[in-house]
Amino acid sequence: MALERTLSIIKPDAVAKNVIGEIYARFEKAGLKVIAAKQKQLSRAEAEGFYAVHKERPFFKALVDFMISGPVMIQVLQGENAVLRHRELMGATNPKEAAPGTIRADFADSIDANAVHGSDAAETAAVEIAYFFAATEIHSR
Ligand code: IDP
Repeated sequence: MALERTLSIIKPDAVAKNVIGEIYARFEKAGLKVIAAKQKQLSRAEAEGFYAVHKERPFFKALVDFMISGPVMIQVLQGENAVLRHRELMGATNPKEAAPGTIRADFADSIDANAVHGSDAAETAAVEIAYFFAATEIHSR
């Protein structure tokens, strides 16, 4: 088992629903530690840069508009197999396909407003963590 880090974002819809604490509780119960966190209103440029991999996709503008529609809660999670474990907690991208008991099944309304983001691989996680956090803001424990 590998001790990993992953980037988690609680998106504007879930922040607006006031479920940050409920989502954090799921991380903790699954053995994931919050080792860095900040609440932030993303600028358009920050959201576009974060999702640059999707810039040719038809949903790109809607995704960016949604991500800047209110503050997001951004955190680094650490734990055994953190990337996969976090993806399992999140559930499928489309909440209609998300397994019962996952974050997206419980808190997401649509594929556009789907409550959470999680890195999809350890390599992407390293890039995404560095996008939002300086090394001095991360408290490994
Ligand atoms: P993920 O968030 O489950 O990793 P990605 O494929 O990386 O899914 O897509 C990033 C985000 O873009 C999704 O979370 C979702 O908000 C949005 N998205 C992905 N596919 C669609 C789509 O077909 N229509 C609208 N939004 C989409």
